[in-house]
Amino acid sequence: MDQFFELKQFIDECSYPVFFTGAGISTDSGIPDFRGPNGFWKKNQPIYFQDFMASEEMRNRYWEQSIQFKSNFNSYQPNFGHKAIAKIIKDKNKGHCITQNIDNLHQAGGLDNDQVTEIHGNATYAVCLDCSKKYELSDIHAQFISSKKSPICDVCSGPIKTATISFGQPMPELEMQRAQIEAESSDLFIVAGSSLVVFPAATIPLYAKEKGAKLIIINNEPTEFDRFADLVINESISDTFKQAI
Ligand code: CNA
Repeated sequence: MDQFFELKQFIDECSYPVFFTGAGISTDSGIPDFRGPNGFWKKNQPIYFQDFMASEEMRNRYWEQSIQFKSNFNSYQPNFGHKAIAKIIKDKNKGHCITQNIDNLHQAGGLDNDQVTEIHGNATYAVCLDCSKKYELSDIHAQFISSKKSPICDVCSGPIKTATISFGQPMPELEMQRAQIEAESSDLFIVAGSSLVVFPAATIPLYAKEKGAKLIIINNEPTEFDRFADLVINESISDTFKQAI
């Protein structure tokens, strides 16, 4: 049977689809891989959470990097893959999207905030690490450019950081719990655009599989988890959804 037709059948027959997405779903929107040949981390050293917390110099370096790259997340548009996931969840009136991405494109593509669980945070805004007050990234950047001082919270004087989970930062507990619950509730679990090498995120599809969900992996290249999948499609995500919905 044609693999796209098989995917369409899985989607048509399921009642609680859960998607698990990675950087690969956003490449068609023009967002580069962090680790690829031209990736951000080839040119910049990642700043570990402990270093951010420990020194003003590192916090300043963090905000310089943020101004160079992360602010651009606001200028990207969702692609067919994001829109297809939103359409499937809306049509079923059930389901969820767990994402490792930090680009906000699932929400921009039509999902409500409550239909998306961001396990690595969101780079389109900033938060106070102590009291969780939200800040517009553009305001924080403007403040840093004029003062050259890393921003602190106007309520509690805590350090402000983009709302992403940095290397070395603990995973967000509530989001990880929600991801597990959603995975265990699903009868169809579709991984789209993740190499499944970043842990503990990569274990989430197994919660679904263990509870009896069908597991589909859509990715340009093979992954270590392909052996657990009921269907593996090694094609572009947008092209796959164009043929399957
Ligand atoms: P990854 O390790 O870069 O894997 C992405 C996978 O997607 C690779 O195996 C690619 O072959 C595949 N791929 C790329 N484009 C397509 C496409 N159009 N169709 C099908 N497959 C494709 O990314 P993961 O998400 O697995 O790694 C987790 C990291 C990457 C998370 O911490 C993310 O926050 C982080 N990240 C996020 C973004 C973003 O928010 N858009 C961008 C870059 C990195």
